[in-house]
Amino acid sequence: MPLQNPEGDMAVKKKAAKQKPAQKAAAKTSKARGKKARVAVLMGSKSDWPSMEAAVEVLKGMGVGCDVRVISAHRTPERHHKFVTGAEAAGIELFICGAGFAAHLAGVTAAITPLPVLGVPLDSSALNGMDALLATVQMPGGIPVATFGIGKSGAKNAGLFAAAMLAGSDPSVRKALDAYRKKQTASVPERPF
Ligand code: RP5
Repeated sequence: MPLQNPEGDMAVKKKAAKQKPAQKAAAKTSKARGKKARVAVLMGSKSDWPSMEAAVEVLKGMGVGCDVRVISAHRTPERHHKFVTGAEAAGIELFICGAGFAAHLAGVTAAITPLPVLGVPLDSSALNGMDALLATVQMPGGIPVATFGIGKSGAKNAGLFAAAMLAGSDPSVRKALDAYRKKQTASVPERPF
């Protein structure tokens, strides 16, 4: 039986074949929106969102569902305890915690969950994040927090690191991570002018 619109179908097929891996990965983003959250992204204040958004953007772009919350270890301790203790049963596999000043959000989270905790020190204080960096990275032996760079680039890398952790058991995340790297490499010009 002849195709109803052979030219149209051919055009669609050609377009799909031309799609680069990064585009295919991006196309999956919309599918990820309704996905069950595997990563909890916590931040101490709503004012942390402009930095922490970078982690969520990376993960959503790779089809990883995130549960994003404003939870402060010192301002909302009960909200913190309730969420963190219930997270694993809700399907969360790891935490990304961003906070500024005397940043204990990541450390206190790591203290009450066996799940991996990635900490992002934020530059919201007069010390430009050095306080948060030391507070997050200098965990006493026994309760680890994997600590990233200060601010937005740290949040972005925490998102990428989380994706790399999930990629080991999830081929679709691995594929998206590979596509992300390829796209990034292709975007670097050979000369600066
Ligand atoms: C920290 O205090 C938060 O993580 C934030 O970085 C900082 C300031 O919070 P706001 O005073 O802007 O709410 O706990």
